[in-house]
Amino acid sequence: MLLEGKNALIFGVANKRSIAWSIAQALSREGARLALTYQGERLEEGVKELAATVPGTVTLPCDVTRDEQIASAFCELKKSFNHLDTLVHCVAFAKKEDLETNFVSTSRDGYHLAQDISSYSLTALARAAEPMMTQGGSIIALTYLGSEKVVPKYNVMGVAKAALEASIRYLAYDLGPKNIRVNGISAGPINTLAARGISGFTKMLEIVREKSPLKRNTEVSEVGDTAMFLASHLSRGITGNILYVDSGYSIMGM
Ligand code: NAD
Ligand code: 0WE
Repeated sequence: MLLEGKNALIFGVANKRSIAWSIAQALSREGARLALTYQGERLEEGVKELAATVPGTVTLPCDVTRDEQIASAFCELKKSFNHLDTLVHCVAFAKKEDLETNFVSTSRDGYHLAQDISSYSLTALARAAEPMMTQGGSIIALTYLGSEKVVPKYNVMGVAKAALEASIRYLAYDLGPKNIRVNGISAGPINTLAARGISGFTKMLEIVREKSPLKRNTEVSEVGDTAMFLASHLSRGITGNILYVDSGYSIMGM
């Protein structure tokens, strides 16, 4: 029970296939108490059904583009948790059209939207969480290789993930003196709701199976277990880093 007595707040559960849900299960398995946020009414029922399978789990609405919703989510959280140990950011969005054309065509509007939801939100949430992380803490965000190498069609999301990874380092520097660690997990392609909307995703899974050292795709439970490690005392010396949970794919040059 590596997380006994710890409280975790998780953003980004949409359904049972969400990476955030796998992280929730891994944290709860090691004894953490959970709070799950959901983006809006569209997801409320499904997230509440999942939450009901883990006794004591709190659910809260929060659209991360809205400052007042972030403030009220933390205000509500304070009523259930007297302190917070772990914040998990599993949130990303870009307009579908921006993931289907060339990067050079990205509109100002589409660029801002992807940055706001997928990158800036980490800083906004870290700032809101800091006052509740009175015993130190661990902040974990999900990222993808498209931040540092060109993955065709990842486009504006790649730029947003590059900003997210830089934010992880600056937040780690700012919050380190309070013993709050900030790290990223760069996961290989996983068949979630966010991935299913991508044309050619099945082909990407095949390429990873063929080229990666482990010759298989990333399982969502592998990401959950790495997040559990980052939330635990075992990772106490690690901050500002990106851990790759990708069957080793990212080490390859050919
Ligand atoms: P998912 O669709 O299950 O999760 C994405 C979540 O983002 C959803 O819960 C959605 O509600 C939330 N979201 C979008 N806009 C929001 C907003 N304005 N406010 C609040 N929440 C909002 O898909 P997933 O694959 O589990 O994605 C989780 C994270 O993992 C993302 O950051 C994604 O970039 C990252 N990631 C995914 C893969 C993959 O292949 N699936 C690989 C590497 C990293
Ligand atoms: O981060 C992601 C996907 C995030 C995502 C997915 C969607 C689909 C539906 C963001 N916005 C949207 N908008 C929608 O309308 N991944 C890491 C998965 C992913 O997406 C890709 C990939 C991979 C891998 C897009 C192109 C190429 C590779």
